[in-house]
Amino acid sequence: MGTFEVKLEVVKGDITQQKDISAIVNAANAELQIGSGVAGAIHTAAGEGLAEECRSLAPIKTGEAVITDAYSLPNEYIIHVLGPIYGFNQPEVKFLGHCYEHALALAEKHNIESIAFPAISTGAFGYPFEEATEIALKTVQNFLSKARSLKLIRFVLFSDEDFKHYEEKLPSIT
Ligand code: AR6
Repeated sequence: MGTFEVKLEVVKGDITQQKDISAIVNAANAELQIGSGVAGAIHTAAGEGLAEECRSLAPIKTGEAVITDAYSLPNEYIIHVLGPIYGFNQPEVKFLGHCYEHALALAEKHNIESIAFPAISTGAFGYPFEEATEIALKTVQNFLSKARSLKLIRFVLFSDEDFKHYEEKLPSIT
């Protein structure tokens, strides 16, 4: 039923620049502290308050999601997920699927209307991009019929190549 009410988008860009989105997703570390990649960009843009709030929520487990304020970012919330380290947190497919599932469930719990995802685990955590894309899209597809508050799900890709891959694959689920 909800399927037709949720808009799916793919954009090339920076997860910290999604001004029209209520919740952005952080590809976090277990300690929820500043790191490289997405986590580094989010913590730098959000400011010190984020690290402080995160201290009370950490550590999180692989596949888990927690929500915080977005501080100096233009969004309302940050949903932090811990993706699997490829070749280490097995089965990776299950853990990566959980990241998307739990982030979406948390968004619904907080009545959030729009969410933006980076490509979780595909940077420092080494998940092969095409496999990770398949899991991300499949998991979101399975969620669509359960959507209530969410009206927009955006995938934010950092490189031309990653963006093109998502653009090519997205129609398979819509
Ligand atoms: N906006 C959107 N996408 C980005 C950005 C950005 N600003 N920066 C990188 N990407 P990663 P992971 C892409 O490494 O693999 C951190 O140190 C990037 O090209 O951020 O889940 C944490 O502290 C890649 O496709 O996340 C953890 O320890 C994707 O985002 C660990 O790395 C994810 O790359 C998490 O590793």
